[in-house]
Amino acid sequence: MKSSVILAAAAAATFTSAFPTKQNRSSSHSTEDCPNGYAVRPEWSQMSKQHRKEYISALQCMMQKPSTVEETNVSSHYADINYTHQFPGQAIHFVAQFLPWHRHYVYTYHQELKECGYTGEMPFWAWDWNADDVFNSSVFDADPECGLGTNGTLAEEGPLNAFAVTNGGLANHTIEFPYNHVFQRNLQTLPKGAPQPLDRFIQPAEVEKALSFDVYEYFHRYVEGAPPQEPLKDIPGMEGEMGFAGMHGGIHRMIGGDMGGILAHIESPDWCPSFTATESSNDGANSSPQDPLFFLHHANVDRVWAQWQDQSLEDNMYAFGGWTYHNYTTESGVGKATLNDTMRFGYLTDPVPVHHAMDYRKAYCYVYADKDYREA
Ligand SMILES: [Cu+2]
Repeated sequence: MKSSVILAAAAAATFTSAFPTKQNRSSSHSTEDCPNGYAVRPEWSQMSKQHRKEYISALQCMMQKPSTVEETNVSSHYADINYTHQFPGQAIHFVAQFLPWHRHYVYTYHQELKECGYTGEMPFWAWDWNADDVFNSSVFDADPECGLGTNGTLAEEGPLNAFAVTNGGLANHTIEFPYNHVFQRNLQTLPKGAPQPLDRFIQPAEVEKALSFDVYEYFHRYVEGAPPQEPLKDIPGMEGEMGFAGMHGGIHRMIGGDMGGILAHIESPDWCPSFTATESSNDGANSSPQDPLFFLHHANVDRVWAQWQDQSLEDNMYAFGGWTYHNYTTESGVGKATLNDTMRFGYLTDPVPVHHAMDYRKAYCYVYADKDYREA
């Protein structure tokens, strides 16, 4: 894998003493850092029609903006944003910084939407609120002006066009990363290779279970899930469980298509360094931000993490631990993740240390809506 050199370099990054100390870890519950107060991130169903419309227009705007990344063969800024997620590969998945990395990435994506005229807050998709009938969630909307599209349509045209999404604001959109193909979804609760129905992972009881862990590493692994071919590790009482997709991985695979890494078996183009193409790998899922549901899904993962953090501002807000990249463990402890580790976002935005992303209110000035919230 070509990216191993980059990953090794990332692993060798600073391992200085833990920061911040417990004394300065308290969460900001004043609006000192946020002169305009806290923004409320809504569930997609709670958004005003105007905001949903603007959201779709902003996606189309990002698709029309030219790429600023010379190293790739893509033309749009929308593809640049995906490249940011593709490039670090296993340095940001199945590792300690999975949660803070994706928090900062979703935040950055919201800034990009705003540059394209979106005036609302970053929405989330609460699959746990829709667990009884998840594929009827409001995010699956065929409306051409304000919908994110429904399931794809099966066509016998090979993997590049097999489950094209033919309605909603991005209908038949050609995604150019890492290869030109039509934007796809293949909704199912029991996809090929899954040992059990995946909708178990989005039940409110699963969220409750995740929130019951008192160690960051256990909470994180339970939420992210393990790769399909690997046993779950390091959660007391659950070691060795196979096929534990978790609420993060379970939703990716239930949505399928671009979200599920349908391109995993197609060979990588030369210019795309971390796109490893093997049938058994789920690395193809690294191109999943092509489906805008990615960001709504990850905002919900972030909401669950925020809930976990809020359970104990003292103990959980800056709780962090684990390893710096996938399956990298050593006796000496080299590769142990710390709050000082750097998170990299390629050409999209500046690197930030992990600790920057921990206290979401303080760093980003948002909170999540509860079930009764509605935008005006
Ligand atoms: Cu990811």
